[in-house]
Amino acid sequence: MDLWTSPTPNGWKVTILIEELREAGHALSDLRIHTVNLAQGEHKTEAFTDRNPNQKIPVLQDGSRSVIESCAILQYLAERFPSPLLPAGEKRWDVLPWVYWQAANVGPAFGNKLSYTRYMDDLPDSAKAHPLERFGTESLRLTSVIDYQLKTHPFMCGHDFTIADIALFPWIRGYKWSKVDITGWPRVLDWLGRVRERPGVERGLAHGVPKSEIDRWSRERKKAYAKGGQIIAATPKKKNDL
Ligand SMILES: N[C@@H](CCC(=O)N[C@@H](CS)C(=O)NCC(=O)O)C(=O)O
Repeated sequence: MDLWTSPTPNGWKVTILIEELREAGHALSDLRIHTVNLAQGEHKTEAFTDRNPNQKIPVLQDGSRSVIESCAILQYLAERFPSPLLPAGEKRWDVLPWVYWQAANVGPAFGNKLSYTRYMDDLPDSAKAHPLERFGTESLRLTSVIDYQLKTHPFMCGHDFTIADIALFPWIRGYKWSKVDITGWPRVLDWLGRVRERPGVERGLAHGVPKSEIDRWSRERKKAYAKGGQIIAATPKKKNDL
């Protein structure tokens, strides 16, 4: 198997799952991980576009099967390598709707809030005010939904840590970078801590990141992230070169 990915929230979902599957006893010894440099446009090459016409990481190739979309990759790997991360049979419906919910709601809202907060430097403040308000408000509403789930159990879908927690964690943990103030939801902060302390999560987050900077970025890396984000964030000035 081959995985093309980058150290970004959607990329970390998959590297976290890989390390959690290893914790669950699956060696995944034939897996090769390739880091894609987004700032240099490696996801726009012909070879990458053949793998994913959507020109975004992550992409998984398993034999002749190519799987795009981080949450589809989570489901694919979790089904192929069974573990409590995705229960079997009827019980999987406790988890899968929340994985779809992350992909359809949390990723877009937090991702857009992040883009307008940090990356869209060539837009005037007046053009950013509405999207900042809209995606900021929606991100907070979504955080309150996570809080509701956590009222009755320690993880998103129950007492077990699952791929729904994996899908959500990389986006929610970046709340300071995206300036979504989730500190009014202590249960969500506790959940972040519970997820972060898992060894598989630690190793998954370390993919493409110096170990000393998993949670605390150096000024240089912050700058490099901001620059990379400006390059990939779609603004009206950037052409669509598909
Ligand atoms: N819905 C997609 C989103 C993937 C995505 O947005 N990937 C980002 C990195 S987190 C990317 O490749 N961006 C490059 C670009 O937009 O040019 C998924 O979940 O896989």
